[in-house]
Amino acid sequence: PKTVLVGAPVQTGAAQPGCLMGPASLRTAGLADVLSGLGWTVEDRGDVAIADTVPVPCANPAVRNLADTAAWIEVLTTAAHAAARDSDLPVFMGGDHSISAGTVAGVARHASETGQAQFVLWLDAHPDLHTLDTTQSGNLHGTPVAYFSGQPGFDAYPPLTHPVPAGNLCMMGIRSVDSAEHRVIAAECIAVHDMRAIDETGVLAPLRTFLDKVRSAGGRLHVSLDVDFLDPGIAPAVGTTVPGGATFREAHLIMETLGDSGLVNSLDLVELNPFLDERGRTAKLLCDLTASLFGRRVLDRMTRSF
Ligand code: DIR
Ligand code: MN
Ligand code: MN
Ligand code: MN
Repeated sequence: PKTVLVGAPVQTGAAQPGCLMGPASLRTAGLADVLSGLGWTVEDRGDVAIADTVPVPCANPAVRNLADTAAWIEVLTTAAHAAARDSDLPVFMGGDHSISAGTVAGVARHASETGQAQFVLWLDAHPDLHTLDTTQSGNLHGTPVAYFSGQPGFDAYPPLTHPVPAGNLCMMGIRSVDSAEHRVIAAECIAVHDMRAIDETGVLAPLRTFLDKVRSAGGRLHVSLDVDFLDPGIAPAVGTTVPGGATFREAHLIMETLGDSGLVNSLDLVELNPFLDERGRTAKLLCDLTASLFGRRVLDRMTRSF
């Protein structure tokens, strides 16, 4: 099998700088070697880039970096479409979560060409369901899900050719929801498994239900992993930590189960801010979680030393 790595050094959607170093940090942690060691052919396409932009007006004065973020979304849509076409499971290395407005739009375009439905698993403390009108922080990493699911109010983003229906989304790890986002969740049929639900059922039951849905639809599955999905105690390198996140065991169980399913077609690793890290531990954890998705299993590493 083949993977393509695409670097998205984007921080225009985040409140604090640092996410632009995310792709370099994941490369330094050895992501390509980890995946090739698991038998994958790895093609690293380097980092995408944007040309200079001119400011774009916005009715909401809180919105920051709109023109640059829209430009990143446009180039990432094209890059993600090509990466999905050219490989079995591309990895998009962010960059803040605004990149997923582009990566999901791009992979969904490819799914439309193969005649398959696109599904998205959103692993995040936040639902990222703001529009340009509702965001109060003005940080556009809070908007990708509203955009790629076809909510109105994104005239300044690239025209969306292939929206992902809200019914094809599953969210896990949610524990910080703004009131405007809550209204969207209530109005649309998005499967939201907040941390209380995960405490009650564990991660496997909702994940299996969603994977059964993807499988029976013959769909394609994109997984978007925000570092703040994880508990800050194991993954400190993110600007928006929220207490009470997924544990090391829960996160690996999700990734191994996704890998076993054979249903995952694309992956985002987003919001890694290496400036906030402790000796690269969060980048290394993301590499190990990606390895679990790509087929690494504990018994594979068993030695003859006992
Ligand atoms: C918050 C934070 N809902 C906002 N969003 C984050 O600024 O709109 N998403 N951090 O991952
Ligand atoms: Mn996010
Ligand atoms: Mn295509
Ligand atoms: Mn988040």
